[in-house]
Amino acid sequence: MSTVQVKETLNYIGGKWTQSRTGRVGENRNPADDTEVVGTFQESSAQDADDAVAAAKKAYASWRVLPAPKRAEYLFKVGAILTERKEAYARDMTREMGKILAETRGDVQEGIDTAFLSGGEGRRLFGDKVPCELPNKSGWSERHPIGVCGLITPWNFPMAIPTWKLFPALVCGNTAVLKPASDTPMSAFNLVEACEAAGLPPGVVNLVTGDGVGVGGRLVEHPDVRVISFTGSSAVGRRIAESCGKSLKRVALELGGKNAQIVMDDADLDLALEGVLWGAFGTAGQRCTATSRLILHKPIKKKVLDMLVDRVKTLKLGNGLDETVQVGPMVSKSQREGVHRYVEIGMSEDRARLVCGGEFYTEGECEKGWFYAPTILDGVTRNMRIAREEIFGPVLAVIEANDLDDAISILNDTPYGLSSSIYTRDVNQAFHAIRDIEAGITYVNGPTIGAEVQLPFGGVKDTGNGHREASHTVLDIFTEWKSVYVDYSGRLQRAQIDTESAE
Ligand code: UN1
Repeated sequence: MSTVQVKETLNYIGGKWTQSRTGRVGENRNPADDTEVVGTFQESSAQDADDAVAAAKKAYASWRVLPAPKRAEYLFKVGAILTERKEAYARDMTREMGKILAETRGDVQEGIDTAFLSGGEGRRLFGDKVPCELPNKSGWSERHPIGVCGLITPWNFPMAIPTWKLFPALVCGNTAVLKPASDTPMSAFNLVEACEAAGLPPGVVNLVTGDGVGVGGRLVEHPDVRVISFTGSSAVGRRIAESCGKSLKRVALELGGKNAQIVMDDADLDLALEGVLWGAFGTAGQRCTATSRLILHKPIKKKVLDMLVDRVKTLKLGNGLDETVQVGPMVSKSQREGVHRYVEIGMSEDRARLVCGGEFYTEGECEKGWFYAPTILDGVTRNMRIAREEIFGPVLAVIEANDLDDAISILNDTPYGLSSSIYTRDVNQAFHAIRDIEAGITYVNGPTIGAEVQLPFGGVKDTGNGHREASHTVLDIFTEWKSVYVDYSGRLQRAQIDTESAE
């Protein structure tokens, strides 16, 4: 496992590692050094997706009736294997997509946490037992699996996000086909390798790498795929939802964000500074939860901005395998170009002022990769595109607010609603913000990133379609409710009609 320098990743279908029917193989390069090939992957087609769905459908017949605590035992094993292999998989991930090692270790850890959380559900999967209105009658609700799940996942959390979907799907009794982002096939391969080592029966987990349209599109359209769970952009999510709508397929979407951190004048400013540095420039801003707007209360705006710029200039960029590096590269050339286009849009809009960054970062070894200098734009107002649209890079828009209501109104003024943060020492202001901020996640005195797996993850407005991953709320994505009534009276009892009880 994972010690080789160039790793050939295969598809995993029906318990076998296989090449794509296309015979085509793509190259996986290190975004910190484009000359380094870290691996190859299968450029699969719709036919490969069909094979994987057929394998998953076949496995479903016996997996769904295996008792949930037994299904969970496999997940506990996967969790233990991921724990053993954490360092190797984290290193692979850094080489594959650029995040610094501390963060890729965190990514694998989030997968481990999800394995144990989902495994625990094997002995819960709670329904409700409620009293019945008629005598000698029992009623309760229970969760049932749905079938084959198509899991389409992004490159920014290449192990954690697949596990958010895969492990709950499995513990509920579903089987799955995973289609990871083309930029991160190796981390998905590593995850599936860990599942295989845990002894999961053939066909329960399947992996097909390749492009979004050919493979992902086929999963979305396949009549035997009963659930689609997708994390990615709102534009793609919308298309997937339209397609699923035609066949009434269940679809859970976790989409974009335009997250803001508010800093009020009574806040601990040093703490707020640490928060925004981590929230905006951690993962080089490539998180759905990244802080892309900093809303500063007018009296402290200049002071905080000055403090921030001083610190941003000291951030060390480079290859994430170097433990002293703080910010890695953009995942790809096109991602870096997209980020830069936004900065240009920002500067061409009214009044926005470039405070630092705003260019490709090419110092020393960084010249070989897709690095972008941490960027701050000041004088941003709520209507500008850089204040409203997701950028997914190390770009922070600074916006001034007159008071708390103004700050919250600015924060809410985007199409998205994933994560949010407020720094204040005033408990009344904090609770006011918790009540009025339109977002799935609100942090008080913490940055917009850092969700833990035991609380629901997801957002409002264009961030999704009402589902929540993680926590026990994820079970609603992967199960159907069944209400069960058992009448042990031995006679016909009519609900709502036989209101006079005989006994
Ligand atoms: C994402 O941003 O795509 O809360 C996922 C966090 C991580 C998960 C982020 N635990 O930042």
